[in-house]
Amino acid sequence: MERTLILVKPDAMQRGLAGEIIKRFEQRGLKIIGMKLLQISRELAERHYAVHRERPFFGALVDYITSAPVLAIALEGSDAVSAARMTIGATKPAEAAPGSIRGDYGLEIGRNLVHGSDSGENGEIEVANFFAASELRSGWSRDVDGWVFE
Ligand code: IDP
Ligand code: MG
Repeated sequence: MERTLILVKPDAMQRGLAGEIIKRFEQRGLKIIGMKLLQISRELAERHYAVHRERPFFGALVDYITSAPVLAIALEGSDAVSAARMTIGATKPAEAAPGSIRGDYGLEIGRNLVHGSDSGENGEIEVANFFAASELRSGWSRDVDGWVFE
């Protein structure tokens, strides 16, 4: 089992695409174990994107991700990281495959709609950056008597 952090970025929220994006992950079989609407602080944005700190686009990236509310979603599943990244599509929307979120809804790299973690290790770290353990519901598909709804 892996975890991945999904962010429905400000451009996707402003375009009313949250439901469409959630639907695609759900249909893939990835389980929602946490979800919240929040406006990301600069501190959290700089931590989340720390690996890009030296890149020329870093300032614009932090401005963009903090500009308006985002929907943060924690997903769990086998191979959740690579499955989610395939559903999201390539970083440059112009090169993203049709059928992926970026390939169907995006054109510019600076407005590419969705974030998804890039490794299982980073998925755990990023989910923990955005959610307290008490906000996550792992193994939710088992009910009180142990029945599984898959
Ligand atoms: P990813 O989101 O597909 O994992 P990363 O390379 O991790 O892509 O880059 C993080 C985010 O930084 C991208 O999703 C995009 O919003 C932004 N970004 C990456 N490269 C550029 C660029 O060359 N110009 C502007 N923004 C960029
Ligand atoms: Mg990345």
